[in-house]
Amino acid sequence: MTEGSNEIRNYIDGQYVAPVGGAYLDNIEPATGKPYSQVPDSDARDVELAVTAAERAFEKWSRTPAAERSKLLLRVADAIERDLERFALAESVDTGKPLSLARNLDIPRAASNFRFFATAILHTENEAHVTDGMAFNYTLRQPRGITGLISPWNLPLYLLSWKIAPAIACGNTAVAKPSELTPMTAHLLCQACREAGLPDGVLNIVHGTGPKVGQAITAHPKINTISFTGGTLTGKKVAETCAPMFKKISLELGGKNPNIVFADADLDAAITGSVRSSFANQGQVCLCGSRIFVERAAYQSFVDGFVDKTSKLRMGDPLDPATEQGAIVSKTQLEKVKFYVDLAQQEGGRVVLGGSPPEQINDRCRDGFFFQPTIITDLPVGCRTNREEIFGPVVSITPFDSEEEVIGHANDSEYGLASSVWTQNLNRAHRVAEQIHTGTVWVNCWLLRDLRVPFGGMKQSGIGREGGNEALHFFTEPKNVCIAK
Ligand code: TXE
Repeated sequence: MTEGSNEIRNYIDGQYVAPVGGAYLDNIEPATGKPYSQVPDSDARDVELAVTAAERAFEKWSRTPAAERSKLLLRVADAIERDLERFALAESVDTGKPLSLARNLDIPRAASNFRFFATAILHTENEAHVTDGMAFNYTLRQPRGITGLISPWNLPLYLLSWKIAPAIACGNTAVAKPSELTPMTAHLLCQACREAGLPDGVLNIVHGTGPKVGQAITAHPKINTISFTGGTLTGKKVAETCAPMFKKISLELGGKNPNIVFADADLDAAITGSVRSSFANQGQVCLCGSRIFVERAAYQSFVDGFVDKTSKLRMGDPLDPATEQGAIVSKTQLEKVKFYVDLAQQEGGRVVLGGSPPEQINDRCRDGFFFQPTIITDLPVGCRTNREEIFGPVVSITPFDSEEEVIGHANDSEYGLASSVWTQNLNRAHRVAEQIHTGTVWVNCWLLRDLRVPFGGMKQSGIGREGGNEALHFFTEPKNVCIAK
């Protein structure tokens, strides 16, 4: 960390400001278990200041030509890329994820989010409808006002920028809150916005806890649009607060994603892909496949290959460039992982790899929150371990005998975020993809993202879709103008 950058402040009206109440929380580095910075413990008073700034800025920003908004957002992307190493280091220290992952995935993708929406707003089309011989209709899509953007700790800058970029690109202003566990990259983003010349008040960031800051954002009468990513229980609270106020909301929540391997799959590719989809970011990606189903004819070969490849993942200090598995984000999350591994064994599961914290990583990481990648077999399909979101490096593998059976297993979940299907049979790929109840189905791949496609979940995984036109529609208000002939 460079000197001074550890002092996190709220960013309101283009200024770094201390929280009104003067209170701070410790920001713990997961790899060491020790505080390394302080984050404002803000409250409704800070949100009020941010809303005032966002309201004032909206007047001008909403009338700023798209070309100008685009130029400013492109400059934000450039500023992130110029400072990539600093961002990547901050992300790794804050989250415990390997520095290489932050450098190669999270931070570049955050810059792409700004670039994507900066250019998307230059290419939108307006709808027009001619009503027989009677009228001509056209649809205006106007910015909605002040948006409230709340994001979690697993991919802090990537997910926050996935909301901020479309919100402000469309001419809205924003009051955003990163997770209190991982505030550092949002703090750096404010500097990037300053450097880019983003007008004051267009983006405001208020740091603090969910119950204080998150709740104040969702409940604020002047914030009419809420985009939230986080846990399903929190999503319910957000929805409860927003519903009586008729706010427009988008909820991206948890998942218990099925990963289906047919016997006709390219087994090496399926194993390599499944190791990634199970353990990327220590399994703390809402899209991770935590329920693996393998057709019986390939079951043993898959398990052997999967265990072998997983056992070779290099676990270590996240700051070591060779590390592939870093730390779990917090002590609470680590305890949750341990709880589920114990529960899995009570439910009849057999731990075939991992199942406990690793031997000491190094002296620096002595008190860090580490857990080995863990593979469990022999679990009943419908048990709690197979139903509840663990959000850690734990997967279960179950054999199946038919396509119909595995579609049943895949869909037998409260969640419906994403799934993967591994097969060389083209017809089967289409047939199965059509029948699985998830917002995304990856065939012979995982986490291959095109920012233009709709992204989001079904069932308890949330409501609404983000990405491409879905985001541009979410962050604008359609207005029909009907002109009689
Ligand atoms: O999420 P929270 P947490 C899942 C995962 C994890 C669980 C809890 O299963 O174990 O959620 O994680 C803010 N009003 N995911 O506790 O609490 C909070 O401050 C408004 C899946 O971190 O949902 C943070 O900024 N906001 C997920 C954000 O909500 C509130 C990724 C998310 O935190 C609030 C992370 C409230 N009442 C965890 N309470 C995914 N799908 O990507 C909290 N927040």
